[in-house]
Amino acid sequence: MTNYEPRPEHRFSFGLWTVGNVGRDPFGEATRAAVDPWETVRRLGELGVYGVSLHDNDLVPFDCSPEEASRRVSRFRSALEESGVRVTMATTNLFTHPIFKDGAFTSNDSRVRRFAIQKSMRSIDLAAELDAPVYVFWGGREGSEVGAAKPARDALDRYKEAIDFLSDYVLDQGYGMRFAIEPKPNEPRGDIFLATVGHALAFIERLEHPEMVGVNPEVAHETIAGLNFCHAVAQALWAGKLFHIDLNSQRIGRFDQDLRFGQEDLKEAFLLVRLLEESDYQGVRHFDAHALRVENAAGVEDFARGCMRTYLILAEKARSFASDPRAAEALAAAGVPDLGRPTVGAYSAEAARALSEEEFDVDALTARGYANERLDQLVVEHLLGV
Ligand SMILES: [Mn+2]
Repeated sequence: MTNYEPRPEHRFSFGLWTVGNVGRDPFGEATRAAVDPWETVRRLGELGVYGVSLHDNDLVPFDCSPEEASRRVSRFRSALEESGVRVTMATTNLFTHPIFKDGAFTSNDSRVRRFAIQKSMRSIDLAAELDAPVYVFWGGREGSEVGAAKPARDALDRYKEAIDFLSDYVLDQGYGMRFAIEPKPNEPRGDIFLATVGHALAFIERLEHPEMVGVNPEVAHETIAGLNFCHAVAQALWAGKLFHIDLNSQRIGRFDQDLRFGQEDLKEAFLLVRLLEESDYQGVRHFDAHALRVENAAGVEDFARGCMRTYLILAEKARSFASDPRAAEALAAAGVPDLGRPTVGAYSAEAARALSEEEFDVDALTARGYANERLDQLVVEHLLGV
């Protein structure tokens, strides 16, 4: 690969809301014109994108009549067929409408909770109609600013109840989709339930159909929490739960920036691409990011191309790193291959006896270095092309 041109086989996808982002922020109005979903799909197809994702209301506005809704869906389907782009993920907007101001599945009003589940059922029907293989739950309003108003254990019961009900709904309808929970620690709520990938993985184990539910980690969301995103993704892979991924970029200690992939964190982006490319992850490389507010339509295209181009460059960097003998040597000096080997193996009385009799040269083991400086410098120089 030399030109880094995205092609469908690279399995890149974008949300309608990402390339369709109009540049609105809490302090300022839109800086770009809205683009129709079918027009977005056509442009994504031209860019070599494999898939598109959507919230129900990205395609069918909240107050849409049934006739208008079916007209919009069929127009969208035509654009998918003409462009070759497929729907790779769908989700419910349970955060924009003010009815969800106190939460959706965890609102303190059971009527709002029932409405949220009904809205999700309809959105899941739409996702099934569009053949979306993954359905994401991002609970942006599932949280609180006032701790006394929202007992977390009750809220988690209601959250589980909703996901369990919808899992059975999917099974009952014979839909083949899987669910993926997207964690975020805060924004828009002061504190959001299922704050990190770790919270979500633990929650999934308590569900009635844990096999149907995985995670959708997002670079920005774990970074807002000050956490190591590669560790989060690695643990999701380790648990067999990486069903989808949201790629973007983020500076720590800021509002949710959703920057172009690789914009702020090249080395972490490299390590992430390396992790994904060397794993058995089969899902799409999905960008949940948007162009900077200062950009116009041409800038949006630069943004989308940039996300994919950076990914492809880093994937090539990962391959060349893997085949570089100096890298192999530096990894060995750091003890990396050793970590891949078992420590004591399975327990047996014999193994325990052998271990209890083993002698260690504590001084020598304490004195050894792990050559991390050398390895990291090599990574930096590899990225810099030196
Ligand atoms: Mn996201």
